[in-house]
Amino acid sequence: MDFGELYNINDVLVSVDNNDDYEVTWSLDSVSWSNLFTINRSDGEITWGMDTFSTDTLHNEYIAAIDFSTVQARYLRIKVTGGDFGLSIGEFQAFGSKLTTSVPEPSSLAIFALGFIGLIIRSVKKRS
Ligand SMILES: [Ca+2]
Ligand SMILES: [Ca+2]
Repeated sequence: MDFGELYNINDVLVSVDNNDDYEVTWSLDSVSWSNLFTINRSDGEITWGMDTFSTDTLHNEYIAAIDFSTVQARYLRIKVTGGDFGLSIGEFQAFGSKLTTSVPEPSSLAIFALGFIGLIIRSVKKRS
């Protein structure tokens, strides 16, 4: 998944076939990847079919074994690392917030500075 820009990724909900192992990795540049969490086939609570996993402590599918600390990432990737290779991913949701990198434009900075100077002048006049 390419989110197009950087996000703080807080939580993930994923639904996968219960008898395979999956690794979810994250990246800033799609070149170097780091482990976010690994789902082992023993992690779920069902015996056959699709199992849903969440890293949100408030979710009823929460699994502490896959919980992770917030990462800043643009890309997430899920891949299979073991199992019977009869594979299925039913759902993948990522939760987070966009990193705000907005820088004030020079013109609005100038307006802000003028307004600030105006306030100083007014307060000086009041005193005198
Ligand atoms: Ca589950
Ligand atoms: Ca399978």
